[in-house]
Amino acid sequence: MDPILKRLNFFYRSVRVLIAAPAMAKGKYRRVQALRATRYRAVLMLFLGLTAVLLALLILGIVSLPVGSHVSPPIPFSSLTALRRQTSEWRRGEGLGTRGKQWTQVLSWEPRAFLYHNFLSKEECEYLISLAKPHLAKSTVVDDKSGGSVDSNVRTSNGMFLRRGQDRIIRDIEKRIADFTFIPAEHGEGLQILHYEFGQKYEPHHDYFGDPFNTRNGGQRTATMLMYLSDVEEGGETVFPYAKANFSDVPWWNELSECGKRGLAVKPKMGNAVLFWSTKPDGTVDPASLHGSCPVIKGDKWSAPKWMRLEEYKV
Ligand SMILES: O=C(O)CCC(=O)C(=O)O
Repeated sequence: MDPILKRLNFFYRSVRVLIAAPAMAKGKYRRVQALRATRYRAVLMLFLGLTAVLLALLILGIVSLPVGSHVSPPIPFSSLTALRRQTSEWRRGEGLGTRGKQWTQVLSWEPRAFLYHNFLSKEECEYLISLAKPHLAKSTVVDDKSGGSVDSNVRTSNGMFLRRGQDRIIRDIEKRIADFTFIPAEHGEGLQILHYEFGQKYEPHHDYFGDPFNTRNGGQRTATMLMYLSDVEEGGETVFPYAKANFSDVPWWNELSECGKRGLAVKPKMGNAVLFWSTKPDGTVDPASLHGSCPVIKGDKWSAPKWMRLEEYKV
């Protein structure tokens, strides 16, 4: 071919490519845009679909949002360490075994006395008894003159004290007591475990002190959580002779011993607990809190009183 024609031909082809290139690029760009739009539409449709399903489940009540409907322990937001420590305590605070159905019964307002059903599990009751058994000794009473512990026929059971916070299970139980009484665990004395055999009893008495010595640490006793670690076939009731209540109104009236019928009586049942207050809401002692343990007539009785003070009790 003629060199001039050859050059013209090359020039012509180059111009054509230059003219066609933007159009080709435009077409490709449109295709990419269209593909992207399709993808966005698909993601949007998926999102709307999932939202609709979630809304439907919420409306039907099949799922619920985690808005706290139960009371959680207070979180000291002062430090992350404290928060972490508390979180791990909640996990630990489950106690031992499984507790039966729990409910509360108001026994009396004078004195303030409440019955917590299934406060402890069977396993917890058995555990407390097993800790106490090797260390039981004759129970004593407080001498009002000296403030010391003395032997007395008024109280004939055997017993022993556990250390506050002694182990994980004790700590869990003590935390539960604090939750149910609204009294910090640090106000509590160590748990006492008591064993009553045939004929053994504790004559009616007050848990608050009449001497100036025993209130130096922690102040006056304000409340008692009395836990029953066993059933008792006959007798062994905890009786409140000064309670302002119709004693015979209790559903278990016909099952009570003569002693039990002398007041507002609670029949021991494994796992149940009676919370009663030795002080009135104004902080003064409540004489109506007089109570005693009736003699055991058949079987034996295990109980565990936890005494709580008005102030911190140092152990
Ligand atoms: O065991 C009971 O029922 C009562 C115990 C009691 O009153 C006490 O230890 O102060």
